[in-house]
This record gives sequence, C-alpha cells and structure tokens, in this order.
Amino acid sequence: MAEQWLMYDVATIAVKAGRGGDGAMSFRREAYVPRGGPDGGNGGRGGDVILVVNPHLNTLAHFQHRRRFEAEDGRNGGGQNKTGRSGKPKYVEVPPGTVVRDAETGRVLGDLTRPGQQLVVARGGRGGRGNAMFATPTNQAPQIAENGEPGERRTLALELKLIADIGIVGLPNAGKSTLLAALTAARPKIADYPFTTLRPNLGVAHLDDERTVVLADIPGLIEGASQGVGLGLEFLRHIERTRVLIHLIDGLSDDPLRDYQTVNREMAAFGHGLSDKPQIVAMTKMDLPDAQAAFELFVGEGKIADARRAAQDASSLHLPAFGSPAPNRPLAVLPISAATGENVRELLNRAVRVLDALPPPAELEPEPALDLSLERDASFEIVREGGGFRVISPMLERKVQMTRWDLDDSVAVFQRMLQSTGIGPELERLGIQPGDTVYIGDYELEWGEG
Ligand SMILES: Nc1nc2c(ncn2[C@@H]2O[C@H](COP(=O)(O)OP(=O)(O)OP(=O)(O)O)[C@@H](O)[C@H]2O)c(=O)[nH]1
Ligand SMILES: [Mg+2]
Repeated sequence: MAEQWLMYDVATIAVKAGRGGDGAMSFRREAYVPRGGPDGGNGGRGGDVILVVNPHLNTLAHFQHRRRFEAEDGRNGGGQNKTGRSGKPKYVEVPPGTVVRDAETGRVLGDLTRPGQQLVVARGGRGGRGNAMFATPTNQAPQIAENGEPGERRTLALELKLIADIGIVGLPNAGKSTLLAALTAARPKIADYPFTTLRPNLGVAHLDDERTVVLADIPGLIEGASQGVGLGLEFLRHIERTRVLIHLIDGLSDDPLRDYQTVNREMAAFGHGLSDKPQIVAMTKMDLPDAQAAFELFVGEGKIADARRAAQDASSLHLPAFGSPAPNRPLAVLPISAATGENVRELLNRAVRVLDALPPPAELEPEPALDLSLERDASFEIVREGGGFRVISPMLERKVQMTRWDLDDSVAVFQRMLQSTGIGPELERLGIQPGDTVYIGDYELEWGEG
C-alpha cells in the first residue's frame, strides 16, 4: 500500500439515472391479414447510478472537475415484440470512508468503507410497456403505449471521513507529526511551533508480521477545541474514525499531567465516543535532558508510572475514561523519543495489541426513514396556482411523463388513475371546473367534462 495523504473532504455531486425506453405501439403485419395483433415491445430499463469504493482513492478531489453523473437511458421497444436494450449503469468511484447523504434532506444513504462496496444512489426508470402488454379479450387492438419512466435524480453530499486504525493525539507541538514520520514513510511538515499540522496526515506502518496499520497524525487539540476554538471541532471530528489512540505528551511541557487532562477533557466534551477509545500514553522527546528530568520527576512523585516497568499487559496501559488515572494507580506512560527511535516500535506494538483486541469497526447505519422507494408512494398535495390547481405528487409527476397524450387509450388510463388515487375526487371537492388548468410537474392539463 502506498503512503497516502488523507484529509477531511467534502463534495457535492448531482446524479441522474437513465430514463426508461418508450414502449412501442405496433401491429403484426402478415400476408392477407389487414391488421394483426398488437406486437409493440417494452422499453428497456434506464441505467442506475452506482457509487463504488475504489481502495486506491483517498480524496474526493476528483469531484472538483466533474460533478454530474448520468447513467444511460433505456432504448425504446420495437415492433415484433422487441424489448429495448437496458441502459448501462454509471459507476462513480469514491474512496473508502465516504459517507453519502441526500443533500436536500441530509439523510444518510450509506457509509462506504469496504473496497468494491456499492450503493445505488439513483434508480433507473422502468421501461414503458408496449401495446402488446395491453391486449385484453375485449380490446384486441389497444391504441396505447407507455413512455419510459424518468430516472431518479438527486444531489448527493459526500463526506470523506478519515479511517485510520491508530490516531495520534496531543497538544500542538507535542511531536505527533515527528512520531508519524518515525513510524511510517509519511513526510508531514514538522516545525517548532503550534498548529503546524492543519489536516491529518496518514501513514502506513509495516508490522513485523508483514501486516500494515494506518496511522493518522491529528492536528493539535487545545483547551476549548470542543467549543470550536481554533479549528477544534474539525480536528476532533477526525478522531471519530480512529480506533485506538496514541496520546502523546510533550516531555518539554511544564505540566505534562495537565496537558494530558486537557486533551481528554476536550475529547469527552466533544462526545461521539471519543472518550471510549482506548489510549496508549507516551511522553516524547526523551532524547533531551529536560524531558528526561520531567519524566523522572513525575515518576518520583508517583503521578505517573514508567510504562516500561508497569505490567506487560496492554490493558494496564489504556485508560478508557477521560480525566485522571484510577485514584491509587499512577498514569502509565511510555517514555519515547521520535528523534532517536527509542521505544517507538514498542509503542506501536502496544497500540496494535490493543487494536487487535477490539471488535471490527461499525458502519454508520443508513437511516431507516430513507427508503429510496419512498418516492414511489401515492401521497399527494394540491395547491392553488394561477387560476388553476397544482398537484404535487412524485408518482403522478412520473406518470404524466409516461403517458402518450396522442393516444386516446393512454389518456383514458391516466384519467382512471387520477380517479383511483383519489386525486380527481379531491380536485372536484375543491371545486375544479371543466376548462381549469391542472399543473403536474412541467405539464399543464386541461380539466375535461367528468
Ligand atoms: N528532540 C526532539 N524533538 C522532537 C521530538 N519530536 C518532535 N520534536 C520537535 O518538536 C517540535 C514539534 O514537532 P511536531 O512533530 O511538528 O509536533 P506536532 O505535535 O505535530 O505539532 P502540531 O502539528 O503543531 O500540532 C519540532 O521542532 C520537532 O522537531 C523528539 O523526539 N525529540
Ligand atoms: Mg504536526
């Protein structure tokens, strides 16, 4: 796996599925038969728009150049009962970690994490039926065919959330980026001032057993981050999708314990389960005498324990809850130096041990209220418009486009449907008169005699 840069990323795209092909109106031609039976075939289905996870992508940047995606329309049906060819689906690639929302409602449509995972975001329209489908014993020569159903359209808000196994957190300037650089081939910017890192850097660490883990260097958190101080909220959000934290304390700080508590407090105030994430705590810059002295001081005072000498099991090293360590147990801290490499592999191995003990990460559940077929329901609303009436009904807006207004039988089917859905009776209750205009989508129809 190549080194990658990943950042919090958003994009808005418009998707449009293919329209269904029109059904055909056709009659068999046979020798000596003036007019044979109906043989108009159905239109083909419109193609779907489908998001698919490409594990080699790690940003949404490609959507800056292209924001509209359309699947192919279905082909029209033909005579001799020929069904139109279905439209090809349109695949749109997204990186793992993409949360997909309907931009209008904000509802989650899906959470795409696994390579190859797919999500249909706009369904292709059904093909219109040809007249062969409408033959009945009483009507052997139906003058009717359906147009194809329009494809679904929607605007999607895509949000890329960082997925890293291990997140490195700490105050600004603690040495987080330096640690990432020591453990992986990532080369983040490192400097002796706070807020050098403004977006998370990702790096891939190779373990002894040839596995890899992804580490994220999270921008520094400060007091008030959970209230939005600095870019605090954005920074905290990145931690959501890490599974284990390396909590890094600056060995040059004048109060390491306070630093540790500040970061934990901000994570707790942000919520979203950040406090429940297991932590491995390390104090860095141990190559410097001042840092060594600070570490020895705290160990001497019994405020922190030297994790090298603490019990070997990983559980003694992680403090699931925020705040201070258990009352009669000092906080276990591993002294490290990213500069010399002292204990950095040990730190990684301990984090991986904790990682391996965790259950696999959960996906965001698509919100059940969002059923893509919801729009197929028959609910409607009628409002006054101009001198007439507007019917707002997704179902009817599709049907009006599927109706062949040049064919009497088609128009009759539409009118029967108006009655059976209750829309016709409701219009009459509202006092509609022959000659009044009824607006449905882009169509204007004239109300006839009942
Ligand atoms: N001597 C020594 N210096 C270190 C060590 N780790 C980091 N530093 C120095 O500490 C300073 C800050 O390091 P960074 O890695 O940029 O710190 P950061 O936590 O990423 O800081 P922000 O991105 O601002 O939050 C730099 O000057 C580093 O060279 C270390 O192990 N030993
Ligand atoms: Mg940094």
